[in-house]
Amino acid sequence: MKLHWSSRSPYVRKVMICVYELGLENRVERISSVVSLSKPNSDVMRDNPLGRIPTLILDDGRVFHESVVICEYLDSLHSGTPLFPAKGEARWTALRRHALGNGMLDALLLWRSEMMKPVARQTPEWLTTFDLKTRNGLKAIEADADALARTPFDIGQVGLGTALAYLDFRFGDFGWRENHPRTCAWMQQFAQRDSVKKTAFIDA
Ligand SMILES: N[C@@H](CCC(=O)N[C@@H](CS)C(=O)NCC(=O)O)C(=O)O
Repeated sequence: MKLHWSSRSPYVRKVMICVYELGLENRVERISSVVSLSKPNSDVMRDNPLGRIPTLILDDGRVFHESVVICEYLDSLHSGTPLFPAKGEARWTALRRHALGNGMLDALLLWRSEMMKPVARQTPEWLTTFDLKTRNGLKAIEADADALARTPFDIGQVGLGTALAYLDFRFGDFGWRENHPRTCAWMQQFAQRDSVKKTAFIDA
């Protein structure tokens, strides 16, 4: 399998955390792919009409995009404990948590691109809203953090941990740890996993 990949993309990082958790690293060849809204990448577009990463190309030519779909496909190649619980409350909890983390990522990426515009072209209300969404997301994670720490590692944790790691990577002075001690403790646990260490963001 081939994966359009970048060390800066949080959506790619979720996929790569799953790759390592599932022991699939020798089956996924990474293709370093630079994407940007202002300069569509024709190589990625050849495989994915939307030109986004991550994009996974299977050996039989089928293509998957959308990180959560790729993660669940990879999980289906594995017979051990699944990262996507099969059914019941555990599945809904994992998917709810993943959705919160992924939604925070969506807001953080939009926030960052807004901030990178010249000040005169920024929309101040949007900046305020992205800040509010991030604070609200953190509040929700804090309320769930003790339960999160007791849950076996799954896609919910991948989503939340990647969002917090991206917050640290791109918004290093946000200063969330002091006011969110439970989330901070859980994040320390998350950061110790091999899969998380091996996929650290690099601004290459
Ligand atoms: N919802 C998608 C988001 C993927 C996404 O937006 N990736 C960014 C890179 S971090 C991208 O490809 N941006 C270029 C573009 O949207 O054209 C997913 O979860 O895979």
